[in-house]
Amino acid sequence: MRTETPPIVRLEDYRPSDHLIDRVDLDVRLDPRDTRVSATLSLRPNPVGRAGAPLVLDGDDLVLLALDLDGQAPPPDAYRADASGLTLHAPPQRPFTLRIETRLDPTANTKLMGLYRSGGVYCTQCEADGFRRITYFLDRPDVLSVYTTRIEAEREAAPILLGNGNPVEAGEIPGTGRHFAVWHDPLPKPAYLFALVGGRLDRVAKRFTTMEDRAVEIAVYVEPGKAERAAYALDAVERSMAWDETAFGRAYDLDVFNVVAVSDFNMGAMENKGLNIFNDKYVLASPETATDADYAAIEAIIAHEYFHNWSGNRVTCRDWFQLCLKEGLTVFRDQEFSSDMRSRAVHRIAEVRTLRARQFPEDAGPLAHPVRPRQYAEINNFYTATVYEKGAEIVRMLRTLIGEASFREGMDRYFADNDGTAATVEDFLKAFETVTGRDLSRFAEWYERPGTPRVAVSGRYDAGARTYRLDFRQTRPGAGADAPPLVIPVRLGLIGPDGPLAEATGDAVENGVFVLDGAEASLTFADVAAEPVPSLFRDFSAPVRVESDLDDAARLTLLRHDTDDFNRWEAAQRVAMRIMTAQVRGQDADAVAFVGALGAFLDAHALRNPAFAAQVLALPSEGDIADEIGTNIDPDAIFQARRDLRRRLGADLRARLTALREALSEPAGASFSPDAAPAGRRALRNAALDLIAAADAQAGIDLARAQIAAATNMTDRLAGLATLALLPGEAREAALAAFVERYADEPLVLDKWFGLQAMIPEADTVARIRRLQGHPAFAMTNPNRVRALVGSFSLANPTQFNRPDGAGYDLVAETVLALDGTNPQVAARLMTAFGSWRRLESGRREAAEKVLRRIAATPGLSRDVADIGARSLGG
Ligand code: B3K
Ligand code: ZN
Repeated sequence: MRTETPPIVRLEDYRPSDHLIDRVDLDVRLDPRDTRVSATLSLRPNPVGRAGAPLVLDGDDLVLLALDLDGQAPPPDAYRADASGLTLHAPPQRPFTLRIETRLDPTANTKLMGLYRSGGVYCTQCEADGFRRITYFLDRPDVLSVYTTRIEAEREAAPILLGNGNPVEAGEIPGTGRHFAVWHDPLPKPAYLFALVGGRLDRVAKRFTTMEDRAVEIAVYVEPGKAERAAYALDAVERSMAWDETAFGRAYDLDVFNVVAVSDFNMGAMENKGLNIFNDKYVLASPETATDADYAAIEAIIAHEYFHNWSGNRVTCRDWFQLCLKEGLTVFRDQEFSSDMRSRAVHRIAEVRTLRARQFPEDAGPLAHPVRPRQYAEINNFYTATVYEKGAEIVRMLRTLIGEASFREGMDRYFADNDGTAATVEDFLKAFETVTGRDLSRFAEWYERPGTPRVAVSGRYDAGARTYRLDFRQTRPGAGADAPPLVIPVRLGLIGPDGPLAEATGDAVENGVFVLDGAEASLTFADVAAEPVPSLFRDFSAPVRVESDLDDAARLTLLRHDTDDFNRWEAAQRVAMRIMTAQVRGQDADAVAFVGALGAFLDAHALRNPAFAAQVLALPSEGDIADEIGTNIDPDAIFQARRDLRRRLGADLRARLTALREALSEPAGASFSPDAAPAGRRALRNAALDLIAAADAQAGIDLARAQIAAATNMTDRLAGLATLALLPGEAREAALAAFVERYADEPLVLDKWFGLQAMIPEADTVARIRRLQGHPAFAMTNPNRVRALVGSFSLANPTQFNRPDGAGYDLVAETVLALDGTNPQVAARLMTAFGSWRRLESGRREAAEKVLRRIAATPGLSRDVADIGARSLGG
């Protein structure tokens, strides 16, 4: 535990390593409390490093047992070693070998970084800086080495031994009950991609032949007894491999691809070369235990980690400032995959919902940072929505600007030019400059500046001249007048009273895209017969906030007639937002036209496209409304406005919603499929249930109970329970009790049960959570449990987290502090829930600030939590 102020790492201070490590030979003897690691490193001076510099190897919590240099123990004054590093004062100026022996206690490793045990399975997590908890090393992404790993363990405890690369040898150690396996990874990689696994696991596997004719054995390893729940993940790996070949021309490069699911994991999953390690929440699925959303997340995360094999592993990052180079790009790639597997428009809506829910607030608060940060105290705090989601939007804008064909050509060029290297954002952009001949230096500004840009748009129709003119103005919060304007692709079209007008064309609009690259710009359309409605930022063509002067009637025209499904959804969201924010501000919140338009929309489209209709019916969240209002936020007023509009919709559309539920019900005996079409039908039925229940509690209770009783899958069962969770009373408590009894042995389902209760918007929820923290199934050592109970509360229960008396803040603060000693990464992540505190009304703002100051003043904080505390309060 540290108390000193953490040092700041700066991009401008980057310099190449003074030494390189070409080969790493590891011998790992696994033992629950006394694991021995012998690392043989083949080192040499880096030709572009400083000649004669000392060799400074990173370490974290290490115990050095033995050291030799070219086979000899160095004299004691030749080096210095402690838990956090090993320095050779005057290393040889030629290639040399270091053998380092360290001792680890995987059972005591509660940080879940480095080598640890999860439910008896040995596993590793090395990104960003966990490898230094295994052995002393140059633990930086621009040091690439070829690894050979020998793993040894007791056969009974760990019959499965997995490493990076290909298996080369395995055998028994006679008379010891121990066995070993040797793995070799021929492709040089940074230490953060190292992994090993040892344990008792079940396996499902299939063969895949790549377009280069390589036979690959794909396998998914899970807790014994759960093999059939791994089938969907296995299938997703196969589909990802095939898709990356067709969509990006990328083939897999080893003989095996292994995925291992473990139950204690700090995040979603990790792309270790040839050996992806996953939080089991993103692998295990059965109709009885997983919702449609779970299946979709498994598909997306399996794809994401697999796609890293090229965008991240084959081409890695020069330093951690370039994190978006692999994360933003890989999110873009997994988004495209999911869009191809499912409905493109519906997936785009989901992407934008996530961006607005997580990235916009982050970018508007004290934790805002550029997509490529320039400095950090703790890199693990920068795996953020900005790096990932806004990073993906930048890649998407690039494709919009240069067109699909050039984009694909540029990607090919990027992979070809940078394969086997540690690259930068500049290398990425250069590939596209090379293939298009365009100068992307102004576009690159997107990587550098925090804050969500605003684009104000107004339109004017001149009936005499038959022209329609659009005026654009961009501003960036916090950016000075001299800040260069961003290059913003605006995909757009014009809609007439009865449908789309001829698609916008002309000098300034190419393939439906207008490029706004000045602070202000205008665009005039000629020969427009009647006043049109502009459809702006189609498909959400840029991550900006659009301020347009369209009224409800114009927006409802878009809902009816736009050819861009994203903007039809957006139109309904904007009108709903206008109604709810008006109510919060005490203004006229007339909803008549909206309700009428939604009714007509449902009549025309609900049965043809239920997944899309479900999205249109789902109002902006309380968080979205808060983000829209921006200052002086009162979560209770927001909650009421949203509840009132849900009630209104449920009451006025009751007959239609009831008919839809009937029409969309599954025929008895139908077998479950997690595919997009049946999932879309379930989504619309359940969206209808939510609105009916909002308007008529008794009907809601009856429908939800009937749905739970008849449910043949977790999606419908959980939707029924979620409906009841919002309706206080006996029925709710009985249903919760029945649920926990039924799933007592299913940790991932219990997470849903914890999460639902944490999200109940009622005054006694804090007390309920405190009770649940004492539930035998709750464990502070399991990140999924903590996120389910306390994370759901802080992120998805705005009225209770932001209680005026501060009791919600206290609960989260206590959890952050209790967790900090054992798992600082998860503690710091939980603490980011305070990130929007400055935007609250004054009473809550003061309460939140007090709690933040209390956390920040606690002695002995981890660097992770201290960093979030300092940044949340600063700025
Ligand atoms: N690269 C990992 C995230 C590592 C987080 C380290 N704190 C998973 C992913 O984005 O694919
Ligand atoms: Zn990733």
